[in-house]
Amino acid sequence: MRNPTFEFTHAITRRPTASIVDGLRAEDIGTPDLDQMLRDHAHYVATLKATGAEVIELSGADAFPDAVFVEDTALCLPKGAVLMRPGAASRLGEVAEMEATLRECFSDVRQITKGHIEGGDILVTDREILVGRSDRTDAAGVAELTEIVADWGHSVREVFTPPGVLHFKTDCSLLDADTILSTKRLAESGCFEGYRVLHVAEGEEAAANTIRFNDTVLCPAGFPRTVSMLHENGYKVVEVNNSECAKLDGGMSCLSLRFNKA
Ligand code: CIR
Repeated sequence: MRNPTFEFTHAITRRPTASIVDGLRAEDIGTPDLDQMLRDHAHYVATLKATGAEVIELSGADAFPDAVFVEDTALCLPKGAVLMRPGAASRLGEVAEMEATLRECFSDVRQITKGHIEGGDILVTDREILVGRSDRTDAAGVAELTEIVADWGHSVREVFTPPGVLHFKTDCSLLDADTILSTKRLAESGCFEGYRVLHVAEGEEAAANTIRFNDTVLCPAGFPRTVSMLHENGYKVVEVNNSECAKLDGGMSCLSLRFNKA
């Protein structure tokens, strides 16, 4: 039996295109280099495939500069998928671009229609779905999601993304059924009480956005102390260069939708 929160048969990714240079960013720390991003993206996809999963690789959607960050468009759960409604106006159209693919993969596809919510603010664990309110995810979006997933047997707990942090999962990720990797600033809010929490190394906050995908933890490259800590705790880690996505506040989780097909 697979654990549906970190053991996956499938992932969906989308290739970055030239419009990536217009992607949203909180702070301008340089223009992303498309060629480097394409190389990193290929390594990311190859790493997912190496775990035995099938990766549905979508072609680029040049009209949407942030479309490579597919995680924000949907939430995939064992019983169905929920199309999100991004809080960033320029990203709203990405959802329709994803819909047909999700309808091929899931017989039950529902939709957030009133509030705003982005997939990057959602952490699914064995016992609950944590949703971080943020500049992109509002109370109405959380309430709507709560109602939709209750039907599939999931409970939602509303938590808060730290100020100045883009998404809840910018600062945390699931490592296994009981364990969460988190920055200290997020864990200190108390939102992970009852879980085993491993902290990223001081000064390596950007390492918190990893993904556990089957037997592998995909970690952004350049955070050696956090990688050593993960090795000491028995995790298999693959480091993927993330320099270009990082210029757009994106990381490992943003680049895929992950799910199980029986
Ligand atoms: C944005 O600001 O929406 C994109 N530049 C980055 C999205 C990152 N997505 C994620 O953390 N799930």
